Amino acid sequence: MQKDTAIFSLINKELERQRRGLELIASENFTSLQTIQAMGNVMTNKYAEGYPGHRYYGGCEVVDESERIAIDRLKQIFNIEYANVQPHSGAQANAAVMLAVLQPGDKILGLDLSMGGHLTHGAHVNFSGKLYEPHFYGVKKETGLIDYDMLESTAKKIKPKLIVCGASAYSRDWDYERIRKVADEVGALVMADIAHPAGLIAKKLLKDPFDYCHIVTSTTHKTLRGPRGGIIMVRKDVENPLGIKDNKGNIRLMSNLLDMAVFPGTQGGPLEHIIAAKAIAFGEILTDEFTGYAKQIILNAQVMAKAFHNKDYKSISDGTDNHLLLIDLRNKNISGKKAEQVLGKADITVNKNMVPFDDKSAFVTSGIRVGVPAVTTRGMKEEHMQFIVDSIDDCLMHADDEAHLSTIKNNVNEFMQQFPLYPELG
Ligand code: DSN
Repeated sequence: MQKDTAIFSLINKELERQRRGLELIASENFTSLQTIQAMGNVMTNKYAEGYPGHRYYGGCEVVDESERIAIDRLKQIFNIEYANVQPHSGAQANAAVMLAVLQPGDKILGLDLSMGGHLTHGAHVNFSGKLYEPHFYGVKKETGLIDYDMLESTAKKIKPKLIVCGASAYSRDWDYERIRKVADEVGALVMADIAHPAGLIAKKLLKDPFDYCHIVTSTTHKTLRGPRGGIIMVRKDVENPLGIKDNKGNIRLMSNLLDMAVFPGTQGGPLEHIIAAKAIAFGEILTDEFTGYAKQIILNAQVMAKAFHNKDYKSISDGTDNHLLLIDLRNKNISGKKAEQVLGKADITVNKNMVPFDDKSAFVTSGIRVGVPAVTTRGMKEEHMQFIVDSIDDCLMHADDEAHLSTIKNNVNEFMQQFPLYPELG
C-alpha cells in the first residue's frame, strides 16, 4: 500500500498545532523524541501475553528484556518492591487493582468527581461505580482542601473495602498518613492514584504515598512525561496484609493478585512497543535533568498562581503545591465552557472543569484547569508565566471580540517560536 498521506498529513498538522500553541492542559506533556520513536517500533508486532519469563507465546526473549528494564527502572524511581508496567492506561490500572482486591458490590470510597476526583474512583457512569458500591468524600467549601473529617466519618459509617485517594483537579498535596490511619481502623486497603503528580513525587517534591498506601497507580504520560499508558506499584505490602483471596479462595501475594488482574484479568497482550517507550521515559526520569524539570514545574505553577491572583482570579484552595491550578471563573462572569472555547481561538489550550460546589453542569462548568507540565517541557521559566496569564486574561476580557482574539493568537504563536518542539522533525 502507498504511504497513507491522509493520516500522515494529519500527524503533521497536529505537530504544527502543538508547536504553535500554549498547551496548558494539566494532564498533557511533550514526551522526548526517543520515547516517541520507540512507540513506533516493531515490538508492536509481538504477542507477549504473560510476564517476562512466563509468556504464553514463543519468541518473547527480546521483549522480556525490554519489559524487565522498564520494571527495574520504575522500581528504582520510586524505591518499590513491585511494579507492573503493562496497563494500557491509568483507567486500566485502576480497573485491575479493583478486580484484584474487591468483589462486585464491595464498597469503595473516593473523591467525588465534581470535587476534583476521577471517573475511575467510583463515578456512576464508570465501571467503578457500576460494579462496586461507590461512596464519596469531598473538599471543604471554605478552603477547597480535602475534607479529611468527612473522609473519616464516611469510612467509619460505611466501612469500605477500598479507600481511593488522588485526583484529577486538586492543586494540593495529600495527607496519606491520615488516610492510612482511617483505613487501618475500618479494615480497608488504600489505593493512591498519583497520575497527576507522579513526576513530582518521583523527585520527592511532594509527600511520598508509598509508605502509607498499599497500592499506587499512575499514568505515565502526565508529569512523568512518558508515553500514554498506566502502571501499578507496591512498595512494601506485597505480603498482602489484609489476606485478600483470589477467586479460588487462596491468599496470594499482592503482586500475584495484581499481575493476574492485569493479565488475564482485564487485558490480553501487552503493548510491548509502549513498554519499551516507558522504559526510555523511566530512564530519563532517573536523570538530574528531570529533577530540574520537576522543580521548575513547581516554580512555574507558583508564579502563575500569583499572577492569576494579582488579576483577581480565584483559584480553588487559593494556590498550588503541584503542577496545576483550578480557576473558579464565577467572579469573571464567564463559564468554563466559553472560556475553553475563547482561549482555543487564541491557540491557548485548557479544559473546562467543574469547581467544587459548582452550580453549572459538567458540560458547562464554572472553572478551567490550568497546568504547567507541558509549557515547562517547552523550556518556560518563571519569567514566562506572566505572558501566559496576561494572554488568558486578555482573551477572557474580550471573549466576543474576534479581531482581538486573533491578535492574541498571533502574539501567542510568535511567543512560542522561542520554545522549539521536536526541531529534529524539521
Ligand atoms: N483525563 C485525565 C485528566 O485530564 O486529568 C484523567 O484521566
